[in-house]
Order: sequence, then C-alpha cells, then structure tokens
Amino acid sequence: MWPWRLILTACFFITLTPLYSSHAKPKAKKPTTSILSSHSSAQNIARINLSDFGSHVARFGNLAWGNSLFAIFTQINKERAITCVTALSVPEGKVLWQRGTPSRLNFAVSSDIPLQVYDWNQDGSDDVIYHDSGRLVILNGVDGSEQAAIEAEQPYSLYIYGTNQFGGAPGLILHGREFNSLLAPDLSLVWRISNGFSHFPMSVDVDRDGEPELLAGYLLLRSDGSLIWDRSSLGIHNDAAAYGDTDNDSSLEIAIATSGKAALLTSSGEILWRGEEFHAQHIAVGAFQSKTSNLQVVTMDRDRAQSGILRMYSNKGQLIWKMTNQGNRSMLSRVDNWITDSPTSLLLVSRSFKSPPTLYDGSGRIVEKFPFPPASRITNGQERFSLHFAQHFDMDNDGREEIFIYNEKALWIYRNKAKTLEMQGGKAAQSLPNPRIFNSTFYTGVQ
Ligand SMILES: [Ca+2]
Ligand SMILES: [Ca+2]
Ligand SMILES: [Ca+2]
Ligand SMILES: [Ca+2]
Repeated sequence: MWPWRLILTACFFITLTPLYSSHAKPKAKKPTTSILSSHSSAQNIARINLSDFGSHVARFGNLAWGNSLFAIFTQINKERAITCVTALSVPEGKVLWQRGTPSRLNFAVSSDIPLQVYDWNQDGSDDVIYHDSGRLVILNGVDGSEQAAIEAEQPYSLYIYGTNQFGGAPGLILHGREFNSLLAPDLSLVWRISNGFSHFPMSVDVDRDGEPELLAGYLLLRSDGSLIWDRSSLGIHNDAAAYGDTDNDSSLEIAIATSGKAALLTSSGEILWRGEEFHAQHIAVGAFQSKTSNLQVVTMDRDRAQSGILRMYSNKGQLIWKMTNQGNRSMLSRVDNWITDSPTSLLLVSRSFKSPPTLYDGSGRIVEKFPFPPASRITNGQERFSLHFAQHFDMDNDGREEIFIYNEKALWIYRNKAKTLEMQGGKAAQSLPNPRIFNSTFYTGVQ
C-alpha cells in the first residue's frame, strides 16, 4: 500500500513546471520518476525509539574511541535553556551518557540552538560544545564530563571556523543576534564585531589563499575580523548561504537566501542576479544537471501562498523549473553520494507537511522517498506529517551516504542497497569528520 499511496499523493499535490519548454508544442506528459531511481533502493537499517530524551535537534559524531557513531539529542525548555543532552549509540540505540533531566515536554525546538559536536581537544574523540546559562561548556564526548568552561555572552548558534591562525586547530565563532566573536582553541577572545541578525555563518576562501574568510550575515570578514564587504542592502537577513564556482572560471560565487529574493554574488560582493522568491529560506549550489559543467542554484521559498516552492536556477539566474506545494516549512539539502556512481548531486527535501523526506534529481523528478511513520498521520484521508528532520552522511565509510530521519519519537536510518556501477562521480567523501555535520544548523545552505 505504502509506495502507491505516496506516488498518488505526490502526483496530486506537486506541480512541476519546466520553464525551458514553455513556448514549445505540447508534449507527452513526462514521468515523475527519475532514471536515476534505478540506482537507488532505500533500505531501512535502523529504527531507534527515543523514549523521553527525543528532540528536534540531533547532532552526530564519534564520541567514543574506535570511530563508533553517536547521535546527540538535545532538549530545551521554553526559555531556550538546555535541559538535557543525551549521547545515543547508532545504530544500536544505547545511551552512552546523559546530562540533565529528560522530559517529554522539552523536545520542540523552532530555531537553532548553540550546540555542536567536534573534537575540540584533538584527542581523537568528538566533544560536545554548547552554550547555556551564560557559560560556554565543552563536554568530553566519552563520558559527558566537563572538559572546559568559560563565561561567555549568549550566542544564537556556534560555528567551528577552520582558520589557520591557531596552528592547525580551528577557532570557535559565537554567532549572536547582534555580534560575532572568534574564540581561540583555549577559548580566549580573539575579536568581536557587531552585526545584524542572521542564523548561521559560513566560511569560504574567496581569494583561494588557503585561509577561509567568514560570511557573517551580510558581512564578509577576513579571519582577523576586518571587513571585506557589507551587503546589508540585500534584504531582511541572511537566512542561509552556499557557494561554488558556478561558471568554472576559478572564482567562487556566493548564494544567499535573504528572507526575500535569493541572490548570487561574486566573491567581491557584486550582485550577479536576484531570484523571484517571496521569502527564500534555504539555498543550495551544486551540479544537479548532467548536460552542463556549470552549477545550478536551488532555493526553497516560503511563498506568499505558503505552499513551499522549490526552484532551480542556472548559474546565470535563468529559472529552469519550479515545483509548488512542497510544504511551507520544508528544508532542502544537497546530497552528493547517495548514488556514488552519478556525476550529479541530488536534492533532499525534508520537513514537508505533505510528504516524507524525498530525493529529487536535477530535473525535479523523484529518485527516492523515505517513509517515516513516526511523523505520519492520516487526516481526512490524506497523509500528513508532523515536524521531522533529516541529515545525511556516510556512517560506515563505504562511499555512500546514509539518510537519517528523526523527530522526538524515533531515529530511522536508510541506506542505498542498489548495485553501484563502481564509477566515482568525483564528489567529495561524506564520512566523518564532515564540516556539514560538525557545523550543523536548521538553516541549511552549504549544509
Ligand atoms: Ca576530544
Ligand atoms: Ca582567503
Ligand atoms: Ca565563478
Ligand atoms: Ca555508507
């Protein structure tokens, strides 16, 4: 029953509009399923029930010795104070340690919380870094004990910044509503700047000298905190950002979801084009289409009608297609290695009210759907989904990414069991440690 009902539901709700052919003669209806789906066969490999410590926020890392994987679920109260952190082995589902008191009331999180998982003391096992109640705390990932703590002002999110100024260890950005601070590996303050609100920073080496710059909101900063450019004129705030060399000229472009029309900028801050969004919330840059060596820009729009519109643009800003009715709170993420033998990347759309997490190809066709019954319910004969989240990386170093789906009730994991062609598409490995995972955020862009 499952797949047929989903396919019928998708056909009913999703409108795909290919724009290159708008003036051409009517054509036979195109299939909604991708040819890449023959290289995709989702197999559920774990269904972990979360008891009372489940949450909308999960991070992932190798907390114990021997590269064993853990999910770190974090609960908060109504004042956004962290009330419980639980380290859960994956896929076994055993609690390694827990700090605080779990509560079934504290699972809901509607914006980022300042918590990341990274091997801060470089001893080979990841640590849990978070800010709570005026303190920045680093927990030893092995047992949850406090490794270090300082008093620090309240950030909105935390970002591991791979600057080279500390001799190999990264710095930590406290990304606040009105400031950004860089802390050294010993947690001493290096610099602090004021800026307008944004959700999450992004590092990008715009001049390709090996030292990444930092995009904090609409400010591009050198690693010493000095300003390169300010594009506050772009709109309400930077909701999400991504980058890539979209035209193969060796110079990077920066794509920003601006809470309004999306923007593509040169690395020197010149605006190349704007999109047509009402409220661009998420953005991705990648090689989604096989017929060109240029990259595409994809956005998720919280449009005026609140349907959730997915759009794909060429690097020149030409709208290639759009798909309405994705769900107004849907997220998107570029997935490189679900199908390792494909030269193109896929799009994972998740947190839709209307369908389970879904992989699309560069033509907007469905490659795979990932059923997640813990968030599913039938209302008036139609399937609807409560809030749920998706993450993806290669958990077992076989070159293929697994898809992780979770809410406060459960964590499910899918792998691709289809036969590979044993050709590599030249895309970067997605195993841990992975910047997309240790700099995790709700506001997916380069994520
Ligand atoms: Ca460590
Ligand atoms: Ca640089
Ligand atoms: Ca370029
Ligand atoms: Ca894998």
